[in-house]
Amino acid sequence: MNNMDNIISQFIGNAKAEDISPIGNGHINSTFLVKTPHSKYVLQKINTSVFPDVDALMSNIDKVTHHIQKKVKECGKNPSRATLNFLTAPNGKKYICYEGNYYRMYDFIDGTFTIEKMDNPVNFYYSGKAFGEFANFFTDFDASLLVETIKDFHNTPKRFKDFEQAIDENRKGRVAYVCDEIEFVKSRRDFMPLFTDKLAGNALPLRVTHNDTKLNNILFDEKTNMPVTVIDLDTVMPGSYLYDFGDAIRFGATHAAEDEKDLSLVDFDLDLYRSFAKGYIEESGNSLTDEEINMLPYASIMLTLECGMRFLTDHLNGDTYFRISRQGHNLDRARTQFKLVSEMENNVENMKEIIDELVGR
Ligand code: ADP
Ligand code: GN1
Ligand code: MG
Repeated sequence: MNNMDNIISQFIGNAKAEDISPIGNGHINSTFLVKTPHSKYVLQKINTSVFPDVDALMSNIDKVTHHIQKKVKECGKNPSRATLNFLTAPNGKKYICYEGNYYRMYDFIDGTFTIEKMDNPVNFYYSGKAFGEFANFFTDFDASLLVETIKDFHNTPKRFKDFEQAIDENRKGRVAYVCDEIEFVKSRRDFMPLFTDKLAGNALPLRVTHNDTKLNNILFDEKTNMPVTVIDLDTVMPGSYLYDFGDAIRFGATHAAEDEKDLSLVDFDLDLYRSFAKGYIEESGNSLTDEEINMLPYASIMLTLECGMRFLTDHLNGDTYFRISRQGHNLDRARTQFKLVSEMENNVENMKEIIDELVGR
């Protein structure tokens, strides 16, 4: 038996894996599709540099998946594909440690696809509904039950401090040729505490949110094109609706890929923006406070700026956080984000108009 077989057998006993192949484009974990003669599973090697407390991580996920199942049953829907179903290992836990690495296995949800680049307002409208429904699931969930799996995950001013530290350390000598990008970020430092200050002063409520609402974290049904479930539950923790709304817009309201090298292709599409916002507000609108609504037009700017700053920080640090597949990959990603930020900034008034129209004010 090779290592992979050893790992898999802990979860599925003697069932023989016929094929194990990498899937998806996630930047953090290593994800594989495992096929046995009768079933398909996902095997994931957890990135413990990003998620050091695996026990707390999996305990969060257990609570989150059980809660989703409960809510789905309450609506009278079929819970079988409504969330991820993790397998229990002989140690009684939903993960194992093998030769110092941590693994988990869960059912592969067949007949689904993920979207890597948005091209269709209808799909984006349903993406908005999927994340809006996700927000709604957790309105009656006690946030104190969840551990913060990554502290200060969307604390933009804290991310700025990390960025400044990366510049000071200049570990790879890359600072000299990214001066324009550094200046772009620095000139926006006063904007960065907008949400964190309001959260600290209770002007914005703390919510249980997904925090990583990239489109490829939704599975869509191959036959109906409807969302099946939201995946990648590692960062579900206390946060703000603005994070989930903003991050989804960042990834989806453009025709360019996150790592597009030709910046002339990086646009901000207001029709896509409207589609997502419509779906999101239809599902979560009743629980949005006035101040959350007021802040929605700034959410995508904040999350796109933060994400670009994280990519640039990682580039300066020598690409230790986000998986890369080419030289300068994180710098390319940072540049697309900054181009998008500029486009979004030029459209704040348009975003305000759209949000006002959608909430009927
Ligand atoms: P990462 O944390 O690295 O982003 P994800 O949990 O998002 O990892 O998984 C990466 C990709 O694997 C997803 O974008 C999706 O394409 C695929 N995937 C993950 N879980 C499932 C599942 N249960 N069924 C089908 N595909 C899945
Ligand atoms: C990472 O795990 P994945 O690929 O869905 C990252 C997000 C970033 C995103 C940028 C835990 O998401 O915060 O927005 O890359 N996840 C983590 O593509 O850091
Ligand atoms: Mg993912």
